[in-house]
Amino acid sequence: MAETFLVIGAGGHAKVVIDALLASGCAVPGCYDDDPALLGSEPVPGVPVVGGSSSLVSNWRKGLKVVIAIGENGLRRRLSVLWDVEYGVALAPSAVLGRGVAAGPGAMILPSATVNIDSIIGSHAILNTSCSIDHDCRVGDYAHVAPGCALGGNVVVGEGAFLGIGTRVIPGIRIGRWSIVGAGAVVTKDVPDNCTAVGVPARVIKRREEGWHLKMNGEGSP
Ligand code: JB2
Repeated sequence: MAETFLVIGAGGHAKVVIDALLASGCAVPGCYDDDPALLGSEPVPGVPVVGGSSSLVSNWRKGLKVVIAIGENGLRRRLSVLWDVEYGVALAPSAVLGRGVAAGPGAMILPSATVNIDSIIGSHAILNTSCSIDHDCRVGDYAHVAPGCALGGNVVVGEGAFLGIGTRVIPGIRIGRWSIVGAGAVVTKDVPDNCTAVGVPARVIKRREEGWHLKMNGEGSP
């Protein structure tokens, strides 16, 4: 049975997620954005912004699914723990999932993403357009694999990590928690937690303190 989704966010990422949900036959009666200037606008025709986060909570009832369609990983994490609602998986109909693939609540698997056998996708993770995830990978909660990325088998993407557009990762590599890999990088060695790595082959150019993503979202120390 087709599900009904309440979508948080009304920006570019929300448009893509709403489009995928509608294409897969789900109903999207409205989306929720904290920018009051967006109230009543329709990021996707027929799907209005009906309120902010507070109205989401009052409009949610058991049986409805929620997805946080905001690209920034730390913000998605912060919002995901605020509300006692049921998160659903937004799955584009053109995505290809192998046997044994599982995705946690709030995950977004977007057009033409391919996930091969026995890979596990975390809660609120984004597998963006046309990325490919080979067998036995682990993509952590709140991670974002941007459009056109390619991950070999047995790759681990840590919680909250961001792989920029077109990143390629050879098999068996671990990308650390809350690390960032610049667009087009080729990752041939493990990337530690809380780092930025760029280039071909990818090299670490920046190290951040543990919990940097919490401070960025006004949450103080970890
Ligand atoms: O706390 C919040 C909140 N903070 C920002 N609660 C709610 N309900 N909404 C919030 N927002 C809203 O998220 C902003 O008001 C804004 O409308 C939206 C973010 O939209 P934006 O277009 O700036 O970013 P995005 O996350 O939708 O898309 C980015 O990430 C994608 C993965 C862009 O970079 C896209 O190009 C990219 N594809």
